[in-house]
Amino acid sequence: MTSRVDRALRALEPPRVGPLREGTFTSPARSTRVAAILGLALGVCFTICFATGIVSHAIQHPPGWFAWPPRPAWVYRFSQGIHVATGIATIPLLLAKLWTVYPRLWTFPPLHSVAHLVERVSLVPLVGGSLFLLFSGFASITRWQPWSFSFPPVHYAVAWITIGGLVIHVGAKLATTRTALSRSARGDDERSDAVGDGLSRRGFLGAVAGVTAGLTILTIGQTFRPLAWLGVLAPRDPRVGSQGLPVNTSAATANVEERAASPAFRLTVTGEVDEELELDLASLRALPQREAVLPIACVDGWSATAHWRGVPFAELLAFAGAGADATARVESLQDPQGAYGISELSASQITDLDTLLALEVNGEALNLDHGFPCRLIGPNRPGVQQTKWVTRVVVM
Ligand SMILES: Nc1nc2c(c(=O)[nH]1)N[C@H]1C(S)=C(S)[C@@H](COP(=O)(O)O)O[C@H]1N2
Ligand SMILES: [Mo]
Repeated sequence: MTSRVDRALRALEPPRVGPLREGTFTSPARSTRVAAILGLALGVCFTICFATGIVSHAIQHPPGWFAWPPRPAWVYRFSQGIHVATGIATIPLLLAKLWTVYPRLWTFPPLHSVAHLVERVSLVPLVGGSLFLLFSGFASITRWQPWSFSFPPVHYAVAWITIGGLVIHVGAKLATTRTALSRSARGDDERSDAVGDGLSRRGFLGAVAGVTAGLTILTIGQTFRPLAWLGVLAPRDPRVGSQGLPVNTSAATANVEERAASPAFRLTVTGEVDEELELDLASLRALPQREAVLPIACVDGWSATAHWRGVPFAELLAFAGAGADATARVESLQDPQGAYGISELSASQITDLDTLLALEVNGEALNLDHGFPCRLIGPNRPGVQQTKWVTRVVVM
């Protein structure tokens, strides 16, 4: 039955209009082999981007069984740097791939089998999802928000939909890709490159590789310090900012200037403690201090190492008489209901002595924009969890 329908469909004559006319698309760079090579590169970038995205999401919304360890301290910085870098690299790869395969939208008949239908339908979540992820991710790292929804949950949900489309697409295209990447297909491509004119397949792939590598090299410096000087296209230069660090939200933007600078400032330690504490800045400075060299690693993909000095949370909690396996919620003077005004510390993060209530950065008292009088800084935490202007610690 199906095969009869298939045969009937194949026998149809294409209407000779618009891009359905034969000979509309003539570029040799649109070969199946080029599409397969771009597909492979995209598949690798996309999978790495997806995996690192899942890690980032799990850290910020940990399921019950998941505990993100404080060590090694560089893992989050590395993983998020890779997430954003592979996302950026995917932009030219995806555009090139869409250009290469676009004429296939016009093959006739539009559908010739059930398998073909499934493959075509899976392109909707795959192409639509990829374009959405790249656009929203790109807009987000440049701090441009032309939408009203909350970015993380939507970006996360669409990632799953897209990866579903990708799995179906890879399954449907496996045989074609294998043939297209074989040695004989390579010979065919090289022969038609030799006789064809215009941009050759090799030239096109070279240009795409060049643009992708270039974009990566000109942006990776936002997290990879040795290349910071080359980061001309990066949204952030990790070397630029007061006290040697970029500032995401200033004290003015967070509307905390007055309260943070006020001599009436107190840090409260409350919850499951023997003794509630109310500490002014002088008392905080009188507690045992420790130095730690730790990065701020923003979800936006930039990161910067700094020298921090302050009170280890372990000391602070011990001073209040908290239990050895205590966890804590850290609240900011900024609206503690908002996404940035609150974060949690697991028992293992508190036990790590480098998890500090920092009072100083790079040898100076924190300035207002970096969280004066005190901020949370801990190893292996996303920047968004390094809460500034801390005023309350609730021990649990
Ligand atoms: N209270 C508060 N803390 C905050 C933020 C914020 O907006 N409000 N931004 C977070 C984010 S997203 C990052 S990347 C770091 C940036 O720290 P910095 O501005 O000191 O470089 O602070 C984090 N702490
Ligand atoms: Mo951030």
